[in-house]
Amino acid sequence: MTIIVTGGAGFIGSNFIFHMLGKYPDYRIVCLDKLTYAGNLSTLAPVMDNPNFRFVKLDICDREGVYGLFEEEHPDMVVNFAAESHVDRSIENPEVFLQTNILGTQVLMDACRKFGIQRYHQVSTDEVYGDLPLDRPDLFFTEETPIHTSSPYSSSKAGADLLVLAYYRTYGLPVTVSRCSNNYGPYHFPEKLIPLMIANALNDKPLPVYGKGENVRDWLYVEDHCKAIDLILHKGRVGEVYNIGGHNEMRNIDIVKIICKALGKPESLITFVTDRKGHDMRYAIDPTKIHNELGWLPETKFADGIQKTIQWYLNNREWWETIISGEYQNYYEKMYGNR
Ligand code: NAD
Ligand code: TDX
Repeated sequence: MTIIVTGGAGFIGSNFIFHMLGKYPDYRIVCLDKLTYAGNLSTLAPVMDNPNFRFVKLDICDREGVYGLFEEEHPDMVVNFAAESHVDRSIENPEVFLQTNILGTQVLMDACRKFGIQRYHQVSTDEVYGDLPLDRPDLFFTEETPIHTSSPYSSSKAGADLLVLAYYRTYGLPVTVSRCSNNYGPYHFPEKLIPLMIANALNDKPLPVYGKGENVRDWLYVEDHCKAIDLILHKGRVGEVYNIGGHNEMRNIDIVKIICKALGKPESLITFVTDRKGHDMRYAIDPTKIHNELGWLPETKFADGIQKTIQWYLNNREWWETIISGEYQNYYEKMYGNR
């Protein structure tokens, strides 16, 4: 079994590669990654010497390069994590989101059609469903919830989802799609809420909470997401969409307070800043389908997962300090300097 994992030098893709190499010692994993600002080769250091692993620096939009890799590797499956993934960046510059997230997905699927494939899996997001009101805690996203996006990021992910499902219907490409809620855990890039707050708190810097901090996200430990994708690849039905989430809704402000407490930092570091444009209020996944069909359930409770995550950032300071000391400083100044 050879699996091409795109975007494997990023947060979830790298965790997925560790999971798969650990669980299936006879699988070959080929990581294809462009190494954008979000990709880190050092993240993959623990598996670089594994004979079942290969890293290839490549853009998923590079049709010739992608076809060349398929010709060499003849993959049985492709799992597409590669994406521009940060909502705030999509608001600043949507174009690269459309290129990578939609056109890159098309190139991968064309390669699958040309060379043949057992499964193409698209890693999508709950953001394609838009948001839910805070005063309707009875509402959840199911796979039947209409697509109704808010940001250029979520729109590009939705565009890709529709294209993937169209390739199933039109060409019979054996696809699956998963739509997961917010992940957290090791190797999360420090532009995202949880690692940003941990890094800032450790440096005694202000903790910039958008708006009133009342927005709700449905948090899932990254390993649980990886296990769900593993199950979908092996047991999921082609042409189907599976929602992934663990009924773990939290307000942003409460997460930031938990981080302050765990690190022994004062809540006075919390600074309310100008809200994100078009900011989604609440995400909440109904995971009934993946539970009933595939037996998936999240294993890590938030109280444990957040402590493990904070400990990981304490133990791996070099990983994130290297990131935030580089180009990230310009990004931070641009996004937060005058906010
Ligand atoms: P990330 O930003 O940490 O990593 C993205 C990776 O993709 C990086 O390694 C980057 O170098 C690579 N990449 C970007 N453009 C590329 C291109 N053109 N060609 C090849 N590689 C490219 O993202 P993440 O948080 O790990 O998210 C992975 C996937 O999961 C994305 O598709 C995202 O939409 C989806 N998702 C993320 C979350 C979350 O909470 N982080 C939740 C649900 C779904
Ligand atoms: O500095 C911040 N302050 C703040 O209040 C940042 C970076 C975020 N926030 C808020 C915005 C959101 O309500 O925290 C919440 C989480 O923000 P992000 O970490 O940027 O995640 P989100 O926008 O929810 O999107 C994430 O989950 C779905 C991932 O980045 C997406 O790739 C995934 O599809």
